[in-house]
Amino acid sequence: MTIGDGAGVLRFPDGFGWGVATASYQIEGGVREGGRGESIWDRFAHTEGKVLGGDTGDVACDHYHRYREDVALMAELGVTHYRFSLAWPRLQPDGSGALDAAGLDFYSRLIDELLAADIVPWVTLYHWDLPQRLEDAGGWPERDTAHRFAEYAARVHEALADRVRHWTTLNEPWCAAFLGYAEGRHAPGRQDHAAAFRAAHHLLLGHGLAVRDMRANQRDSTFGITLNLYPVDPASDTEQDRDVARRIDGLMNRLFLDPLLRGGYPTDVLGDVAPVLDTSHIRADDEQIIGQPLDFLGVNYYTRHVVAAGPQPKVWSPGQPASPWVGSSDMINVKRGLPTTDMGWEVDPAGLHEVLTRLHREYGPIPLHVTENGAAYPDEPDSAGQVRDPDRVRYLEQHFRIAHQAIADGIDLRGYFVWTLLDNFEWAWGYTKRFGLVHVDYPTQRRTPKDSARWFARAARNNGFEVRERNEDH
Ligand code: IFM
Repeated sequence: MTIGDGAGVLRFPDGFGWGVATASYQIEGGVREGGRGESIWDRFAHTEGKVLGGDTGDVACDHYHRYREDVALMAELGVTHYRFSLAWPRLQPDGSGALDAAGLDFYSRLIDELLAADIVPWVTLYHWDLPQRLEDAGGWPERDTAHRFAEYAARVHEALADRVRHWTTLNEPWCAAFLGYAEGRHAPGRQDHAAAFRAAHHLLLGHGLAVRDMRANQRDSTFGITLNLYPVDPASDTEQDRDVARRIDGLMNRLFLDPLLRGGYPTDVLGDVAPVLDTSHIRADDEQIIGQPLDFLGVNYYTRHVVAAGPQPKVWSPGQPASPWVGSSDMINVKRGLPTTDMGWEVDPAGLHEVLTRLHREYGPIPLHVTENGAAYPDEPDSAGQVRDPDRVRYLEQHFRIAHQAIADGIDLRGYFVWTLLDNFEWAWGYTKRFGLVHVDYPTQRRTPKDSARWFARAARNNGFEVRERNEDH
């Protein structure tokens, strides 16, 4: 295995995955094609005031009709792995029963196209587009949704595992539970802390049941989950700041990592919530089901949180809209004056090293893949039609350098998916945030690779890249 290749060149191990990631509702469009049912994001985006500018995913990047062009684009960019999600309501319009033939046919054609282009398909079963019918029945706060998810997963796996080897159950269950059911910033837009905790548990339970059932029909598959993880640091060494950091780390990281990889929920987090939330929905065998052995862990990394105790005491209870995490009234999310992306997120590549190191030390050994990393910047074509995005090129260089360093440190990091292939629907932000390696002009659907796409293509083809400056960022 070669890591370095002379001065200034960082070479990755043979077989390292140079990937891009997308998600169904963010790119597909075609919401009424085939037998697709309504998802919670269709309902939410069509509710006035929920998404900036009234944007919806109705058309998005029209990938449903342009998938061949998009796969050809990936091939041009030297992409070796493509992480995409399946729209549950496209496959099970009502969230249960036989798979819809047209929906299955779409994903089948996409997979064939990828394989023909020598791109490894990396499937995510759930990236937030729950069938609305299941939300009408109570959504993720209800235990039955976990069983519905496992049934969906098993049916899809049965249908596609002959050509898809890598299966991710959930994308960022923290967001699905807390942004969707407590903060209400994401679909289904509820503001109920008790519901959010139940949702988090049933997402995890659905994951465990799905892995168990899919593995029973193994066929050479690998199974994992993708989490959004952050270093959470106290702003000072005071007891109050350290306690806030412990609590936020507990809610954002350990609430998911511990049951998945250590066999049970963190007792301090359960201790935090028990006085205000009923935890009787967690049944005796659930943690054992959630802790199914995993073949890989997907890490989505964007930034770090530095937190301090705020002026208000910690008070949060069912039905109260204030957030019990970053942004709650009893804590302050401290900004350090680092450069930020268009999302306002501080650029902190070293945080990626900390996350990977922590996983390796505290939760390993487990193969890791960065399943998302990337940055939004307000890119537009110049007068020559070129999209210059030096900030994103620099961002990618910095983060890929960290990945390289992590591998050199002995961390089992096997691949890296850039978020994202195309500018797309950025949830409550609509189309105002551009994360793509490829610019999309939405009225014409014209795709224009940005400079960052060319940077990525060179790096993927060379399985490494030359660093322009050394030692300045970490
Ligand atoms: O666009 C999202 C993606 O759907 C999930 N992870 C974070 C990305 C950027 O916000």
